[in-house]
Amino acid sequence: MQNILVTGASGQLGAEIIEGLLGMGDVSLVVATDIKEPSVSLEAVPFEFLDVMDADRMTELIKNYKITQVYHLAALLSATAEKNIDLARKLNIGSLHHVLNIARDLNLDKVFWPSSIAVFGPDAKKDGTPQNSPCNPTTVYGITKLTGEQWCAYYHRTFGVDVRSIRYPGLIGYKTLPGGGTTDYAVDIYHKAINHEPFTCFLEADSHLPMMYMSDAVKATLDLMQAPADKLTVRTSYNISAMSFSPAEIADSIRKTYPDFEINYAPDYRQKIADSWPNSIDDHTARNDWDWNHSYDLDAMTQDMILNLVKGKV
Ligand code: AKB
Repeated sequence: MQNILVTGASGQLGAEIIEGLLGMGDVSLVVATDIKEPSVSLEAVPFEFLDVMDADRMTELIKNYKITQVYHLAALLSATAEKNIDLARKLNIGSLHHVLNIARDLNLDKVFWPSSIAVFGPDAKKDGTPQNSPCNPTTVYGITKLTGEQWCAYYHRTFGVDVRSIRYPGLIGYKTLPGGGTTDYAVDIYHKAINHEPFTCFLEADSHLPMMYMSDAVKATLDLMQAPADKLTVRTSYNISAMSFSPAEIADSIRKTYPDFEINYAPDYRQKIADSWPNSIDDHTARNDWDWNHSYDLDAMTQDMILNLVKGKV
């Protein structure tokens, strides 16, 4: 049975991963940690304040709760990282070092650490970016994620730490709002649509990015963590993919339910970040190694987002 500690539990992915973990047969305890209180209720899960840059406190919690696995989700996302270089480096890389050192020293079973499609830069293949495309990111966030991937591979190779990772695309869910990412518009747009308000997008109409519905992202994460270690050929981070769309295309999908929905465009500094990333991702290595498969395309996601957001309003 596993005792799992989740960092960044109050973020966009945290509550969703915790819910997924609680549904697993071999999980006896999940401990949620963050520097801020969770925005959604994390029923029956202990919550502890943890600044992930504090290695001593992290060690203490891991020892006290007899933790066997860590899902280290705390991070600054791309837009915020660009404005806070030092904090991004300390938080995104420094805290990963603490987790990897603790995993090695306390012999933890497994660690999960999220990477991102942001590891790719302008010289990667734009469409269907392969697993091993050149990774020369031009963003602060991308640099931290690429560095982190290399540290994960090093700790696995050198110390046998079983750390696993996914390069998430933009994640879209209805339970929590994202914060500080370049793909956040694709969540915000649904909130405007259900309130019958126009949406002003900070990216251009035809800016395509890889995206994924939250339930697919949770499934991918739990499936990767359950996969037999000897099936995993990638110890940096796996490409995974579900859909790719532009702001104009998501607006069209929303208009199938709200025909009068209006979108305007006011691109800002985040356009440059988006321009440096792939349009779409090739993920056949993940599909071959651990049978990864997605369920939601753009229209299926739009229907589910609208249904749940409207339900939450009444
Ligand atoms: C961001 O926009 O920063 C993130 C990501 C793609 O990793 N959603």
